Amino acid sequence: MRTQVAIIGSGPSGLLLGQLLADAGVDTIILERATKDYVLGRIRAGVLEEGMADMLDEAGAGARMRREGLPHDGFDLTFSGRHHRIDLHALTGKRVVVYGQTEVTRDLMDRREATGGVTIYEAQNVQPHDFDGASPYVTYDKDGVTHRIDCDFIAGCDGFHGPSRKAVEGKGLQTFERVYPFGWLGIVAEVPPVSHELIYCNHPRGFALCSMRSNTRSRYYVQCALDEKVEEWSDDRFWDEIRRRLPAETAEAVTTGPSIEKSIAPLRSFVAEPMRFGRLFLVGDAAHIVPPTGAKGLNLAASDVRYLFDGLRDYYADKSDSGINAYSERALRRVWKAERFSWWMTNTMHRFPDAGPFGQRMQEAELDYLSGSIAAQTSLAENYVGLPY
Ligand code: FAS
Ligand code: PHB
Repeated sequence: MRTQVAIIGSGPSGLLLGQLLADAGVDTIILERATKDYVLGRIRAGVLEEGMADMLDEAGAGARMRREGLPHDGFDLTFSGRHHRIDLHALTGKRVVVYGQTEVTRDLMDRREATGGVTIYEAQNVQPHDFDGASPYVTYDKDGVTHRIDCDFIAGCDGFHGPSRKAVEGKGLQTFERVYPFGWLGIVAEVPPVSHELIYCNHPRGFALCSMRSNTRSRYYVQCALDEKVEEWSDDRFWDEIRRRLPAETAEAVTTGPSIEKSIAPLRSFVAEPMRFGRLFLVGDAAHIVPPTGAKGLNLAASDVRYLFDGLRDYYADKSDSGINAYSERALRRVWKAERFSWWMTNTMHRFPDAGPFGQRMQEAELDYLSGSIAAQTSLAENYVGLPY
């Protein structure tokens, strides 16, 4: 088989890149390790920056998001028993759209199928080859046969644990990492959200987040220790804990119900540099991870795709390689600023075991300053809605 761009991974990065390229007349094949249902079964991000929402429109996959997504003009911070609303729209003129990553993935998969895009699911042992030269190729196993796909470029959209970054270890790859001493225990429940906007809570018992997927489906998180087991958290225990971390009037207003999904995710900050190795490009979680506190993970995948798509489109349309040559540097500049914001928001909102009384007071002073400073709120808001591409 042959294609112009072989894409490893059918998550948001791979699907969005594949659709933009297909619409620009560039042939792609997506190789996905899992089944379509498994990919759609993963519950992940929930907040889209305007840049991501606009790219879904550009890819012809934004109609349902515009219809069912919830535009949000702001969110609440709670700390020291206080509420403070960050008015994103008043401070930046922008807003975010609350729309689950599962739905983003579904819309992109539907669009790919409707436009005849090829995705090979359950492709095992996917490996990129010869990307240092002009004739890269990818191999994979399926139904007991090893297949080869020759291509011009390989897009490694295979997430944090995929083969693309592994394939460039020892080839000048440099990594930067911070692993946080806690995780997030999250649930999804078919109950109305406690508020029409998100609530980020700093509490002595730990961080909590009240989010949603729709006006009838809620998404909640509590900070938990890394050695916690999800099976030790009954629904009742979860609801009791999150209500203990909310201001009293908010806790009273929480509608509880049976969880339909419950899981614990570790938190890390991670960046791999550079994001290009010859004709192999690292995209999205394959290149970087942020703690979800700043809602940047999915949105960083979108800006990577923007830069790589623009470069590949120019390569095929104008035989210009300036865009692909600039990809890594351009992507990393935005990645590092989002890493900083996500790290700052995580440090400001979570309980750190080794913070001590001084560290606690620093958090309280940070939040007290933030609540009284338009300049500080504007800085938070412009990062949260997404810095320019
Ligand atoms: P993905 O990981 O989504 O997709 C990679 C794809 O590659 C997957 O389909 C995988 O099956 C496939 N793949 C992997 N190995 C392969 C192989 N060997 N061969 C072929 N295919 C392979 N972000 C937020 O903004 N907010 C959140 O609340 C949030 N919560 C998260 C919770 C969890 C548990 C995780 C893991 C991530 C969370 N994220 C969150 C970040 C997440 O949304 C990512 O940023 C987003 O999925 C990035 O998309 P991709 O780069 O496409 O990577
Ligand atoms: C979510 O709804 O899953 C969500 C929202 C905002 C975040 C993290 C997760 O910062």
